[in-house]
Amino acid sequence: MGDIMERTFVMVKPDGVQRGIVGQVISRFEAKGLKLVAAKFMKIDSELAAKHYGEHLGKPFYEKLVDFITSGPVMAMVWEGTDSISVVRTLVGKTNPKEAGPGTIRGDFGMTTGRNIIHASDSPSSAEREINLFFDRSEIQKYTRIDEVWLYE
Ligand code: D4T
Repeated sequence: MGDIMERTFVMVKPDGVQRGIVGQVISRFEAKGLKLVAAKFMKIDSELAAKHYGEHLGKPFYEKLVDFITSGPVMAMVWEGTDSISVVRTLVGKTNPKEAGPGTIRGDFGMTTGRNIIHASDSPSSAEREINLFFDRSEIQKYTRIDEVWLYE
């Protein structure tokens, strides 16, 4: 890890919204020291779902995945921080909540892969692609968190 300032795309999926976990997810990222720079509470249409999950087209779970992600509102967000892509993936935990460690979001809140509460970008290229899919450049805020001098050396 090279302490590179990164942005990552995070989305609380319809199950997380329905189960009232949005606030706890945001709190965990805030407490960690990540900076919220964009947020949108929205319903994903089938066109956006197809773009977001394009890499899974043809897989056996694809149709169910698109049905699920379009089934209710999601909380789409962009979080910024050094190495935020891998830092967020660590906080989120393994794709299958049964294997995700305690203390991770999926480990603490989920039971099954098809209802794993949250999505987070897995690489710099997917972060850039996903942020651009969900947000205009003008919707991403630039500001300094007052505690940044204490979070970073
Ligand atoms: P996302 O993309 O939601 O953050 O999940 P991951 O990055 O951790 O995992 P993924 O891309 O492999 O899977 C995307 C999405 O598909 C669902 N899924 C996955 C499923 O329903 N059945 C499966 O067998 C797999 C592999 C869960 C997450």
